[in-house]
Amino acid sequence: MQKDTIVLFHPLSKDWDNKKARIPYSILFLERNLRDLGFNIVLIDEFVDRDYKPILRKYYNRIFLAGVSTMTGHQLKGAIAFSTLIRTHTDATIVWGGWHPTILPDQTLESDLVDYAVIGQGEEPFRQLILTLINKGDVATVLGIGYKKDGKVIINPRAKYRDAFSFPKIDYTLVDVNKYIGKNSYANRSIRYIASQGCPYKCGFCSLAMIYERRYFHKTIPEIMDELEYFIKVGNIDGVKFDDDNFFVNREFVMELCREMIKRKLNLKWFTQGHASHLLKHFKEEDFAVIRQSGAVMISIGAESGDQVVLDLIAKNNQVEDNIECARIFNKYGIQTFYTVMVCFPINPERDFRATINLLMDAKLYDHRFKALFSFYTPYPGTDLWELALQKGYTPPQSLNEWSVETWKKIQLPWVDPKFRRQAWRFMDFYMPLADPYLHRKARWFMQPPIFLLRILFHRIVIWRFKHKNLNYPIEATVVLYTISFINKILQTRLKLKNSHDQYFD
Ligand code: B12
Repeated sequence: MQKDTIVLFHPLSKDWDNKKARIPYSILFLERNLRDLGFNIVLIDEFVDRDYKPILRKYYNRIFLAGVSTMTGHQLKGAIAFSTLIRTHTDATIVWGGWHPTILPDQTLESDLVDYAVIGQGEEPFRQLILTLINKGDVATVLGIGYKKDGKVIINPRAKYRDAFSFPKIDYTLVDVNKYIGKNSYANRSIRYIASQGCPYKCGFCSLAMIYERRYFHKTIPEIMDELEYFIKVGNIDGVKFDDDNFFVNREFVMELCREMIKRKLNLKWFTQGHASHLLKHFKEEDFAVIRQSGAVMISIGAESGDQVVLDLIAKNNQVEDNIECARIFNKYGIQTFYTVMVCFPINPERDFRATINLLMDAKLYDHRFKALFSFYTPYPGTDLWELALQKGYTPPQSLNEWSVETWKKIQLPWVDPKFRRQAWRFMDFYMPLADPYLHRKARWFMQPPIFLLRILFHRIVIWRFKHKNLNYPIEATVVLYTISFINKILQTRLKLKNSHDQYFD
């Protein structure tokens, strides 16, 4: 049988709700640069094809090469399971690419399940590797890959990063777009979309510079319009989450995009993320009227910490007050503010934790619709804070298997006192929701009366606490949260007071 098939696999990230499947961009990006090689290319996204074995079985005899996309953490589990199947049933070459092999190529290649690791942007190294394998050439000449020779791991020099949108266009017909559309807090049929890639900043916790080298590229406006109109046509979408790394890097591009969305009457509600001081420096206040008119309903700011010492340590290039100033501007133009914060960086976690909670309280007092995503700092190799985390006693996983369970939800860091997790839980699950006077309106009809009762009993106390930055003796929160936990245990339910976007990742 002819080996004419390349399988590209995107593993499930189980920590995330499957209902929120995202278009598997990594493997679609790769496909566009291979489609002229004459292979039968099969894309498998475990997010939507949970039981993919029957699909794979059909190709066992034909697979020449299997490409696996991986991020650090839970996705590695699916990557290991898929590679084990390929190893057991085929003699195909297995290539891993994506964030995990990029940050830890040597450790990745120590696994018997991996023949080659592609480091950084995948399109060109992957293509060159495949061509070299077909022609039985020397892989030592292929830039951006790692491999094993005589029991030793060899890492070739990196390939140059290329404008991600200079390759052939993505073929969205290769996936069932409707499987990637979902309801969220601002739209009934929303899709994840990438209009630009990269970010000029280099924050100490972030992996982006590892691949993009602080560069930034965007699609052209006509291309974006064509793609959004395609999603409207085939998926009847009414919302878009721009999954760009830093959507607002280029003001001219953003404003032109917004004006075009208005001109074409796309009527899409959209949400994305930005960097507070960058927004304040490069955008005019009035720009937000146009941004809102184009459909922006919510903007997420990577506020990270309420402690300026931490912001400086992580090279955020941001002032704490810039976050509040953004909330003011967004609120003025009817755009909801959403902060992502991370607590317990490896210096003075106590002060960092308090200052960040204070920042969230200030923002919530500013706008009752304010939402936040709250998580604990997780060290990643290759980031600037990694060495400091090691110095402070963090012992990292030593193998693919160990990394697959070291998820950001379960990680235990030596400098994080367990009391912070309890306090974070009380704050995000009780105080933040009850600071919203309209919380009950967002609940399902049968939950509205009990939530309204809680609002009557506690909203004023919560607001008093926020104004005075006083969360001492949190008796009311403890009683209510333990009662909810008790009810959930007895009734096997998952009741929560949370707003749909307020999340706490412990
Ligand atoms: C959407 C997204 C998610 C989604 C879905 C991700 C997915 N893969 O489906 C969800 C919400 C699930 C998610 C979760 C997490 N994410 Co995330 N996520 C992203 C985001 C914003 C976009 C991903 C994307 O679609 N990129 C576009 C595609 C085209 O790029 P790509 O995946 O990098 O693929 C290219 C190369 O990597 C390479 N490549 C990739 N796969 C393969 C395979 C082969 C065979 C080859 C040859 C090459 C190759 O070639 C591709 C084309 O150039 C990225 C940021 C980013 N710019 O990538 C962060 C990012 C990947 N996430 C990150 C992190 C930290 C997380 C989390 C740990 C949570 C958190 N605390 O943020 C979890 C971990 C989940 C897990 N491991 O199970 C980090 C990566 C750190 C790391 N070492 O993995 C990033 C870079 C964010 C950051 N700023 O640091 N994420």
